[in-house]
Amino acid sequence: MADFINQEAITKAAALVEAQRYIQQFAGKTVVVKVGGSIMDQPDDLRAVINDICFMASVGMRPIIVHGGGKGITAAMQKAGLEAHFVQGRRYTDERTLAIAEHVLTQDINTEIQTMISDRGLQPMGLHSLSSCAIIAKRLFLDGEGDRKIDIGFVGEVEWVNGELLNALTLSGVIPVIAPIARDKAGGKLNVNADSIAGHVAAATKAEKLVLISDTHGIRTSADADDLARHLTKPQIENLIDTGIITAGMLPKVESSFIALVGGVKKAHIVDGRIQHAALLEVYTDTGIGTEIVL
Ligand code: X2W
Repeated sequence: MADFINQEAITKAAALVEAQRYIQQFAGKTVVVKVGGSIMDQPDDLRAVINDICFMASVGMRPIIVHGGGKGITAAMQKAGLEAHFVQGRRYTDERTLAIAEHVLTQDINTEIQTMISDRGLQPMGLHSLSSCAIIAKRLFLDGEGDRKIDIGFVGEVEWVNGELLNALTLSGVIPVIAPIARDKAGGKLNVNADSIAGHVAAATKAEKLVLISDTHGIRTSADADDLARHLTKPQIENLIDTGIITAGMLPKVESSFIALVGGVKKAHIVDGRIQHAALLEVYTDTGIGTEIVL
């Protein structure tokens, strides 16, 4: 008898049963998933994350994907003999940089993600500066010393998101795939930080969740690498920023989470895409894997 018992298969069946409660709870709910960081350069890792998102769609959630690709843009700039400069976490974007960023984000990465979704038998739709743009942005001027403003070129901040279009698409079973090149009101193109877009998209679509997948662990509450917080509130995070524990790399993710939460999203999650099935573990199991953030 014992020979016929396949423990691995039993564990898999148990995982499905554990997920059932969450599948039921989140059916019909919108989830905005931002995919970024080094997994963008690893086709197998990216495909694994997209497969997880396709699973969410197949069990009734309404995913919207926002992707980054900063590392790919920097590599393409180097090939073209340009050096990347970042000011307060934003890429200085002149005309040539904008053209390169648009190509890498909309042609290479967006198309690649759409193909991965089609391969799973689902229907993607790419949305960006070259195709049915759902994001209107305005030029971003950063704060300098005193009253001075810093001009970093064709960089935008989100002014408006076409939440109605995105909700109509997800309702009809389409998975929107948003690249972070937006249009301005005059039809010009602007390079926008992808985390920031994800936060605004989550708020505009009244999403249930924002999931930020990157190559960082969740948020730590001390300098100790093992001190990963499972659950944090906005005031607790503000305190971690004031005390210098949350620093540069994590700031855009935290800001994006705040935009979503203040806009009515219930929870934001920061998860590590290098861990297999991180997004599914965070959404569909009891313990989760990263840090969840609430107001
Ligand atoms: C970003 C857009 C891509 C992005 C950039 O040019 O790198 C600005 O900095 P990750 O992979 O999420 O960092 N835009 C204005 O945000 O990619």
